[in-house]
Amino acid sequence: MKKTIALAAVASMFLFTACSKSTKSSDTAATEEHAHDAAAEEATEAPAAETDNVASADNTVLEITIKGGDDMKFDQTTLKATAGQKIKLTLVHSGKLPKASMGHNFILLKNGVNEADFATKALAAKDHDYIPAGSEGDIIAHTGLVGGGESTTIEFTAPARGAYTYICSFPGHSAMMKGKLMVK
Ligand SMILES: [Cu+2]
Repeated sequence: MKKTIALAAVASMFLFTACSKSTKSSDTAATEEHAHDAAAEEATEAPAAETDNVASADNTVLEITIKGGDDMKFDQTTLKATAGQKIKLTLVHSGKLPKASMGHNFILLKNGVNEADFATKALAAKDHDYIPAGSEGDIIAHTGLVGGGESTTIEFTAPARGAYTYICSFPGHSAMMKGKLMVK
């Protein structure tokens, strides 16, 4: 009985060794097949734990909180992200005025969309949180409208590298309430 266990243990050790060896050699082979740059990167990152590599990649969620107050201003006029990164954005209305008189939203516009034209169209969209009907093609991401003390959270993926304008489309706000999302 003891012999059987011992043999099993030895066998599994052999298996394990064999496995890890074959994994290593296939990894090495794969690395060698890659371009020199990729091989160099893998080599430098190799000593770090695998979890560190994962954490340093852009699959971490970027959490952003942006506030808009009764002063009709966003507290941040520049936001930063990396292309393809998941973004969890929370819009906080830090004021006290109600949605009807001082509502705020956050609308991230696609490049080439004129923010003034968009805001003009938004005037007619009171019943839709000032998101004009049929404007989906102009928007990367947007929140709903919030009033004093409220907040709302959206999730979206950072677009390709570039600078993107965000505005609040509540009537009269976009001239004051706007900023840029810088994607690198
Ligand atoms: Cu606003």
